[in-house]
Amino acid sequence: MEEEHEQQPSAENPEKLLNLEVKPAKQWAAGIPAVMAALSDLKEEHIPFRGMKALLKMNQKGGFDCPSCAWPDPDDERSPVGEYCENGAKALAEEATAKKLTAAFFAENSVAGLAALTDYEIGKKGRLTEPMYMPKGGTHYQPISWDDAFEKIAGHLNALGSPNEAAFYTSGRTSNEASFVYQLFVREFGTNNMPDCSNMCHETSGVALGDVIGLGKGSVTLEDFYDTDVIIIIGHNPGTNAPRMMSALEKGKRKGAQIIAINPLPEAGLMGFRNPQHMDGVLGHGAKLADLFLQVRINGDMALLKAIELALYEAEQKSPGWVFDRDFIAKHTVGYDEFIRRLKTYRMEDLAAASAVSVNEIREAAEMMQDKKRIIVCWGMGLTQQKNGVDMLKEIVNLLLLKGSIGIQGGGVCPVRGHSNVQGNRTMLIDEKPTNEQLDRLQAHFGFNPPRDHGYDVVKSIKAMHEGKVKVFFGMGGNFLSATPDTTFTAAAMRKLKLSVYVSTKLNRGHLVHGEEALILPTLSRSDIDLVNGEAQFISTENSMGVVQSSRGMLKPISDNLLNETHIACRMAKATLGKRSVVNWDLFENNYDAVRDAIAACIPGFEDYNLKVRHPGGFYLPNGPREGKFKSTRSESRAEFSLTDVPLNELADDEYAMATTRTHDQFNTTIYGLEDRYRGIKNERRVVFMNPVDMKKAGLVEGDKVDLFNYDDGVERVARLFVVVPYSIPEKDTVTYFPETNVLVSINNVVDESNMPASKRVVIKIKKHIPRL
Ligand SMILES: Nc1nc2c(c(=O)[nH]1)N[C@H]1C(S)=C(S)[C@@H](COP(=O)(O)OP(=O)(O)OC[C@H]3O[C@@H](n4cnc5c(=O)[nH]c(N)nc54)[C@H](O)[C@@H]3O)O[C@H]1N2
Ligand SMILES: Nc1nc2c(c(=O)[nH]1)N[C@H]1C(S)=C(S)[C@@H](COP(=O)(O)OP(=O)(O)OC[C@H]3O[C@@H](n4cnc5c(=O)[nH]c(N)nc54)[C@H](O)[C@@H]3O)O[C@H]1N2
Ligand code: SF4
Ligand SMILES: [Mo]
Repeated sequence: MEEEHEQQPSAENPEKLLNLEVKPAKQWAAGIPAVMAALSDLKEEHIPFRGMKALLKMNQKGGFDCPSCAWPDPDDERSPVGEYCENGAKALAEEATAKKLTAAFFAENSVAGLAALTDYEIGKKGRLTEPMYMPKGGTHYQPISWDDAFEKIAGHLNALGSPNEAAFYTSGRTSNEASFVYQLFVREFGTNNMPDCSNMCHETSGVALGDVIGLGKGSVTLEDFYDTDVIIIIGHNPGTNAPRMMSALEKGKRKGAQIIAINPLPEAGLMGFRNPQHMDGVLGHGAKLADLFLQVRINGDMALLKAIELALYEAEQKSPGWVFDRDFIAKHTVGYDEFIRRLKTYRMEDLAAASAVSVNEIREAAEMMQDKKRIIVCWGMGLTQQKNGVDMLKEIVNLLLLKGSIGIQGGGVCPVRGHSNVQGNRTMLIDEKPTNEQLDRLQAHFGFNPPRDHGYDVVKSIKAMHEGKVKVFFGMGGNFLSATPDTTFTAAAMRKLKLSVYVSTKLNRGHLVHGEEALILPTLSRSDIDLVNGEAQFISTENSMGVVQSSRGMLKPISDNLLNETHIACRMAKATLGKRSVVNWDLFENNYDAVRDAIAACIPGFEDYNLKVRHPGGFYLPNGPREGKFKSTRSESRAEFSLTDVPLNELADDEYAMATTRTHDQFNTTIYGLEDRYRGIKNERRVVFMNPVDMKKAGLVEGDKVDLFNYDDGVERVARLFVVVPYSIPEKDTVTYFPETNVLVSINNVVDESNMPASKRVVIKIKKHIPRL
């Protein structure tokens, strides 16, 4: 890769320090400060009443689904005072804002001027209200009619040498209905180039679980949390990223579960919880959450998991049949003997050293599990965004198989999904690697021949754009530029496009680093009333536990000139395919029931969709592993033990491992505010958490300004102007926030097999900041 990496402050990589304040990190999450933070966001967006009215409907049966994360709602009773959390309220405030972006705003503000702002400042400008167009060589977006916008897209798509010269991205908020028609258009157009946010998120989980238990989704339901013995939370920060999971953990604990948290950081949400919906939580007593916190080194999890398995094996040796579930292993698995043979080659001391967790703590974890049968393992990006992520998730399955703890009440796998409908997008065939069976069903129902070759995922799309093989980019939501790795490389790729298009609710940096021509198409958000032919419609989504339910927006949209995503996909299809199409787009365009009937015909589990989705609380999709039915690469009817290795992870004296995470005040690239309250950080995002011993060795003190470097593939990548913050973190590990440090993540630093960016372990060097000349 060439010198394009010479990084100057630029549209994609601004460098601006604010005014950092550091306070002690918190030992518990939520409580009164969470309630206050939620209310202050509504005020900031000028919507105290509109916002409160909407919050009361969020996550209620017959209401709308929280647009933020994919954590499920209770199946039974829902609290009338509120089924939302602080971050759900912030997400609502962000999209329900009364601030608008009109054509006059874009006439006054050039793209270069907007790009000089921080992501926080860009996001706070307000909601998009009309379609905007950037002509070739232009400096400002200008208004365009919807008809002309679709003509432009159609013109560009039809001028391509092959349909594979376009890529169609999806972020995870798009409804099932919109996702289905969108992928239908893309496939009738003739490509499987459908990169999506899963390619940066839980693709790793899908690959691993698909291989070893036969379904790439979680197996547990919310009820399992209330009837279990041990809950392991590994590589996930629930207090920030799925806050209502905390209530489930609290309830599980009250019913007798023990919690083990595995993380390089003592995250507040793992350590304690004050439930703002209960009096004792508000008054500050609250629950201690983790019974055992294992402060693992970044990517030390494989060693740690194996060490726990080894300790369990030793206990099993002492009392055969007491620790392992021999019946389950014999009946439901393959590969046990090879697995044990490999496990015995490891030494406890080596594994402990590689994980940075002491032998005593490892034994304590094993003791908590040895006589227990019902174990739930929850995970997030701390594992999925690691080079050996697929193997680590297979190792989690190994552990659960030893205990016979998948497919039973209170036991199973729980990948905690990110975007509110990311799981539904995949179920609706937003997937660059559809199976032949899936495509056969589309073909049988619609009568066209969908393309069979696999398409580009996120990383492959960026490379293809860079090489000029992809010329048109279409984004159904999201912020492709900032969410993806290697920002400078990706920006260069985006600028080579003939046309870049985003369907968006809010302005983001992705709109500001664009192709030769560009379009921004404004759309409805989840909480907006979706009025079609005078009637308010509902859409549907699938949560992290495979429940599909309806969602009905209830706020008056900020502009009359927004189109819903289903309508946009259909209009694009009609403009592009014209008479070539065999699909009745007019039928789908304004009729979600008709879309759902087509889904019912094409996707297993959705039979009688229109009926079932109207059931309050929705319906569960079929889930083999949940019912104890397994499949794996080695067996049609059994789960499989996997053979994995412990990575070496060597670092030179001046190198550190860096994990990129979210603050408590952002949703991915949307920055709600500048406070990471639980970690004690205020008014700054450009921080690097370091172990005090490392700081001393490197001659750094708290508050020092530094530049961060990565040298993967022989290219120098720089993120300038960060402030050093001493933190409780294993030696040689560092943590920073994304998207700011995505400039440091090489496009080639990917997870084996899932090809996701491995943005939780980036090798960096830290040097004192040198001001530019
Ligand atoms: N408020 C809010 N909610 C969100 C989001 C948001 O941005 N804001 N994003 C949504 C999305 S799309 C997603 S995917 C989820 C993401 O939710 P998470 O998976 O929680 O994502 P991260 O913030 O990246 O944090 C990952 C955690 O992994 C830890 N970690 C880092 N490296 C390692 C490691 O090597 N081993 C272990 N064991 N842990 C490690 C970090 O310290 C951190 O606690 O949240 C969703 N919900
Ligand atoms: N370094 C690093 N990089 C990461 C991660 C990490 O942990 N570390 N996490 C990765 C993960 S897990 C994910 S999921 C990706 C996220 O990647 P994306 O999904 O691409 O990014 P978001 O920031 O969620 O997208 C925000 C934009 O979506 C638009 N939007 C919001 N709501 C709607 C809607 O209802 N409809 C439409 N059409 N648009 C809407 C708004 O314009 C907003 O600006 O980032 C990934 N990138
Ligand atoms: S836990 Fe997630 S889905 Fe539930 S209210 Fe909070 S942010 Fe929304
Ligand atoms: Mo995600």
